[in-house]
Amino acid sequence: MKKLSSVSLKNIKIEDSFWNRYTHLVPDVIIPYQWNILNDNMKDIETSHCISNFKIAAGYEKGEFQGAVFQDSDLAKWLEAVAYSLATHPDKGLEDMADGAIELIGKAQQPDGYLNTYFTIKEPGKRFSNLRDGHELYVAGHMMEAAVAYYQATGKDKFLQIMCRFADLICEHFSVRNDSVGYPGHQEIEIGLYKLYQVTGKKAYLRQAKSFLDRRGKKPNYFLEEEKKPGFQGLFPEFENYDPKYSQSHQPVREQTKAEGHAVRAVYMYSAMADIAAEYDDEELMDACRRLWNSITKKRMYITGSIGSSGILERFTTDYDLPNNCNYSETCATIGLALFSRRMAQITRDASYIDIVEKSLYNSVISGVAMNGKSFFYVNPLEVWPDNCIDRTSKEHVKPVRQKWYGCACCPPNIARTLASLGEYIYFADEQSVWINLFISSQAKVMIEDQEFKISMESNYPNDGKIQLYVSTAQKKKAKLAIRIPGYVKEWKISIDGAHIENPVVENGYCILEQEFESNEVNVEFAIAPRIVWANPLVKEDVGKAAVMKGPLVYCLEETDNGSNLPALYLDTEKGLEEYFDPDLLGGTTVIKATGKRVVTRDWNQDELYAEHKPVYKDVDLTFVPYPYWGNRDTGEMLVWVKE
Ligand code: FUB
Ligand code: ZN
Repeated sequence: MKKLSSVSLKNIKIEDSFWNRYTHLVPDVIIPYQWNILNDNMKDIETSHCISNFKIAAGYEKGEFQGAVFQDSDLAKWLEAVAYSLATHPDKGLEDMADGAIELIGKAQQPDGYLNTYFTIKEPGKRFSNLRDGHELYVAGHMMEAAVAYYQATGKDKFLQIMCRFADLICEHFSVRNDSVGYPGHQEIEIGLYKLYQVTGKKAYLRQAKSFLDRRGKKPNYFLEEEKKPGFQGLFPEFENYDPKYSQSHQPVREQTKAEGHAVRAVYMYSAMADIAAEYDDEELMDACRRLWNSITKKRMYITGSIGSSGILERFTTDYDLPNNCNYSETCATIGLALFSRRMAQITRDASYIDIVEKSLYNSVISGVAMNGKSFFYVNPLEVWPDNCIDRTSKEHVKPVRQKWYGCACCPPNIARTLASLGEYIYFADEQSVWINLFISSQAKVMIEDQEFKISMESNYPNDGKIQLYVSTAQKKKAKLAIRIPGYVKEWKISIDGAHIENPVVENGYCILEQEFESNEVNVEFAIAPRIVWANPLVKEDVGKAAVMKGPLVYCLEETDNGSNLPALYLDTEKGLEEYFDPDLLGGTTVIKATGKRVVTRDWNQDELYAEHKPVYKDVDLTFVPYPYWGNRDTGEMLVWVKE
C-alpha cells in the first residue's frame, strides 16, 4: 500500500490565528517549563524525579529510583517535542540543552545497550521479567521515537545510535534467543521500532515490530503465564485478576473487532498495526484497523474526539456508553486516536479519517493545556461540577482545574510533542500530489517529481470558512492538489484564479484539482455557520440533549457566562444560533449565543428534596464558548450536552 508521506516539519511554517496561541507556547513556555519540572526545579509541584533517576542510573548521583515505573518516558516525549520544535524554530541554546540530556541518557545506558532507569536502579535482576507492568518496552518506544525525531531535526545521530544499541538488544532478547516470546504490556515500542527501521533501513526492527503485534493474543496468554512464574511481583494493585482485554491481548490482533481495554494502549497498538499493514501490504491487518477505527468512532468516542469512558482502568466500556461527568477521556488517548487516524488517512486517502484527526486536535488535545501553557488536563470531561470532584467517588479522577503537573505525567509532554508536530497533520504528499488536510495558515514546500512547489495557505478557520491557497513553482508543471472537504460541510464552493469551478471532482472527501500549476490562487469557501448536533438516541446519557458546534469545534457552556447549575438550562433548538467574534475573550474567539430556558428554584426551599412543585421556567440567553478553552477563567461548572 503506497502511503502518503507527511511533509517534513523543516518545510512548514505555521502562522495561524487559531493555532498560534498554542504553537508559539511550545518553544516559549511549554518546553522550558517542562524542563524545569523534569529537573525538579519547581516548588509546589508534584516532583518529577525524571532527570534525577537518569543521574543515579548514570552513576553521577546516589539515591533511589523515584516516580512511576515509566518515568523515563517523560524525558523521551520532552525530547521529541524539542526535536520537532528545533525543526521549525532552530535554537542553539535549546539544542545544547537537549544534547546534554542525550549525553546523560547515553551515560545511563548499560554496557550491553540496556536502557531503563527503573530496572537499572531498582530491580537490576528483573529485566524483561514483568512485561505486563514493567513498561520497559513502552519507554523504549518513546525513546526511539524521540531519537528518530532528533536525528531528523538536527542530523545528529548520537541518540539514534543509543537507541539502535537498545533496539539490537531487544531484538536479540525477544527474537533471537528462543526463551522469550513476550510482547509489551503497554504498546508503543511497535511504533518506535518501525520509525527506527524507516531511518536506518534495518529490517530486524521492522520484523520485531511486526512480531510483537503478531504474538499478541495468542493462547496461552503471555501475561497470565508470566504472573505464574516464581518471583513475579505485580507493580499495580489494580491488575489483580488481570483481564487480557485490558492490554488488547485477549485475541490475536487481526481478529479483534471492538476497541477494548485501556484506551491509550489500544490506539498506540492500532497505529502500529496501520504502519505494519501498509509496509507489508497486509490487507488482513488493514481490515482489522478499519474495524477497530469504526468501533471507536462510530460507537465509543465522545463528540470531542476523546475516548475511554471509564475512570477505572482508563478504559473503553461498551458501545454507546459515553457518560459526560465521570469519563476518562485521557489526553494521551485522544492524541493516540489522532495518530491512528492520520495513518489511516495516509494509507487510504480517505478524508473521513482526517475529520477525526481534526476533531481530536481542535477539541480534546488542546483542552489538555491551559492557554498559558503551564497547566494541563489529564482527564477531559464534558460536564463538570467542581464541588463533586472529590476523592473516592466516581468523579475523583476528574479535575475541575488544570494541574501544574501530575505524579503520572504522561499527558503534558505528549501534548508538547503533538503541538510541536502539528505541521505533520496539515499536508500530505506523494510524487505527483499535495494533499491539504487541515486549514491552518502556513507556508509549505513540497517536492513534486524533483520540482519544488510552494504552498501558501491563509485562513481564519474555524472563525470563518474562507481558505486561500497560493501555489507557485518555478516552471509550469502538472500536479494534483487534493483539498479536504470536511464531513460537516454541507455547502462549499471553489475557484481557481477567480474562475468558479462548476462541478468539482471529489474523491473520498477530497476535491481534486489536477492541472498545470505555475502561480495560481485557489479559493475555497465552506459554509461553517454554528450548528446544533444531536447524539444517536442509543447514547443514553445524551438523550434529550443537544450540543453546539462550529466547524470542528465543539462549544460548551461555562458557569462564568451562564451562572451556576448548568444542568438546569435548556437550549431552544428551534431558534437560531448567533455568532460574533470577541477579540478580548479568551485570546480572541467566536462566541455563540442561543436562547433557552432555566428552571427556577422559586417554589423550592433548600431543605426540600422532593415535592410536587411543577417546574417553572424563565427565558435566558445562553453563551457558548469553544470547549478547548474551558477552565481558562474562573473555576466553575462546564457543560457540553445541554437539555433541549
Ligand atoms: O502506563 C503509561 C501511561 O500512564 C498510560 O498510557 C496512561 O494511561 C497512564 O496510565
Ligand atoms: Zn496521558
